[in-house]
Amino acid sequence: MKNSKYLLSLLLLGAGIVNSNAQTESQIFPIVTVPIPKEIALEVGGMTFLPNDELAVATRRGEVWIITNPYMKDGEQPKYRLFAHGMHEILGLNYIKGDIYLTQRAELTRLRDLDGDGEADEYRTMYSWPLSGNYHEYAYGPMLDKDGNMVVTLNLGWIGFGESMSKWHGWMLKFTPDFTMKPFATGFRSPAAFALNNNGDVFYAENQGDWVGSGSITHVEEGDFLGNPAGLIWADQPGSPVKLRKKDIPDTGEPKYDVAKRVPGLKTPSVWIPHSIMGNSTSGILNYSDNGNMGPFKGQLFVGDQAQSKISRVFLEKVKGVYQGMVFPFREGFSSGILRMNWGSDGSMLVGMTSRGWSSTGKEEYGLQRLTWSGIMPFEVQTVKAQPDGFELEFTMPVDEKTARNAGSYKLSTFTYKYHHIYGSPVINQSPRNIKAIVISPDHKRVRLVLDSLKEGYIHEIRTEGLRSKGDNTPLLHNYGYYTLNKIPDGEKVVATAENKPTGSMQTSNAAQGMDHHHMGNMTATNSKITGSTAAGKHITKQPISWKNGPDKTILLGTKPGLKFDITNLTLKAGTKVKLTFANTDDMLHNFVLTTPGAGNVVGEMVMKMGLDGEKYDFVPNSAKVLAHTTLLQPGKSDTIYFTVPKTPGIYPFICSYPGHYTVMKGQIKVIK
Ligand SMILES: [Cu+2]
Repeated sequence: MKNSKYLLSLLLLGAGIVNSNAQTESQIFPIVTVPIPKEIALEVGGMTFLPNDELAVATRRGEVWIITNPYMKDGEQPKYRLFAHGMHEILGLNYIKGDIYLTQRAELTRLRDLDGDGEADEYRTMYSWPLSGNYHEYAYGPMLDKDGNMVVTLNLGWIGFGESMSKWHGWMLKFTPDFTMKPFATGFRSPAAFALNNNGDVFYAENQGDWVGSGSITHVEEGDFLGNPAGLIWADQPGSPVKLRKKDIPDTGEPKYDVAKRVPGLKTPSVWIPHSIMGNSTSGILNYSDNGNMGPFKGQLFVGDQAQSKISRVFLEKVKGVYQGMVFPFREGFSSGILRMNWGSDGSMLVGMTSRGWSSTGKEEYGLQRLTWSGIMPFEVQTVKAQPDGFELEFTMPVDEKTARNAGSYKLSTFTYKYHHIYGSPVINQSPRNIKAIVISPDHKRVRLVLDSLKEGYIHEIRTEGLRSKGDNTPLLHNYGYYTLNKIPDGEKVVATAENKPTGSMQTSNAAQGMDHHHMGNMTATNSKITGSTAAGKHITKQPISWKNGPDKTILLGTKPGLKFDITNLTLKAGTKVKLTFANTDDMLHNFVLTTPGAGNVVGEMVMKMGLDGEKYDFVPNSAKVLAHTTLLQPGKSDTIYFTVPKTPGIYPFICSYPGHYTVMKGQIKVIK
């Protein structure tokens, strides 16, 4: 009897049925939507609380709204009041020393309500910078640093690659209290957010792009060069603390960490945020200070993602003077693309969103939501600290000894990205790590994993799917994360003994895949058995020999700004032989994937689960729902494919399956008789 029960539970697990003890994000961290009046397009670019607990929100449309009672206390609706308007794409807003400051495209602005009627009547330019007119020259900030300076960052323009087309774009600038400007650091590409941690150190969030293999957060210090060389054209200007010049930056495709070893001044990320798994476009950063009430993670950072409408959690530690740490999933399912987060006076997190022009998995065009904590203790990996021979995981609750002792509960691998002028990077040099010993603390709250080796400079994927809590056997709310190991600490190593020898053996195959909907990465380096859909003949780049008279139809498909194909509706006869060229003229990576009727979203969702493997397969899942596809195209590149229109009439969706794009970047082929 006992055995059959055990077997049944195994079968249920295998079928992907969730453990009844399993916690959910929505149970522990409920999201409350703050209603927005229909006539207000609250495309959030900046947010700040005012001393009277009103929330000021700046929009990309150039308005500043003041919201009373965003908490909906006493069941009352929030009230919205227009405070200022007519400005140019505000992407940062902050209440500093008694005034409201914001960044427009071209300037740092101070707003004052001089006559006290609740509306700004003085818009003062505190500092302005040149613009070329390129659409990608965003400006963000200001934030007050620990010395009382205001910090602003300026985006690179985009002309098929990132370019600093006007002075100080690609830079972080500081402004003294009398608004004297001091260039502080460069190498930024799209620095949408920055914040101070508890020590007052500045961290900024970067987005994948040219010279940026994946999103990240990085500790910024004066004179740093963060990686994109475009801003270096201003490095010889008066006041620049940056010593590097464009010619000093090699374009070899080696890992950034390796290049930084011989190019002093090149700064590598404190924590990489693996692209398509942890997010696509790193946005807001919020320090979990005493103002927040979001579970047992004080001192850590929350990092928003615009495209995937979710928030990650980052634990940082300093080893040999350098920041490094772990990024964990935290909360997904927000209504639009996250750009800004602030702590409310009740410790909840106000989350401001927009998706216009930058698609997101949250379907709304904009939104304002409040993330709250129910008070239920999540079973999570609280921190991961590097050890001389591995990692020490600390948990929010005691772990079950048997599962913690079993090597099969874990999966570890290492990988990194290329540093080059090309947009993004595949995952490179991926290899598994093995566990030699496991030491469990007497209180069962810490588990030290001793590995066969560590790889300095690499991202260490740490999966803990088999772990359960002590007593009630609860699985972890999130069972994976990524530790960026910039430095291996010194100290005593654990000697392997019979006592700390792991039971079981590590997962080295994909047998467990599909058992857990959170299981997205695949770490086995030897995994070559997944047949890419290329093998299935869905990416045909030569005209089939049987097409004696050539294609019946030649289609040129392009892109439009804002994640769009330039053609979204095609009508074709069943059986038409098509030659299709897809040319990516946009500033992001795109592909073309034709699916079976009704399967556009399904295929898009499959891609989100491909994890680390996604890019290897051009984000095309190996599925019968995919009929034809191009490769994943760099900006400025094109691909020509040949396919035959299906015989069955119907509506056949086509999408860009790059993670997160499918919700807006889509079209359809109407197949007729
Ligand atoms: Cu796309």
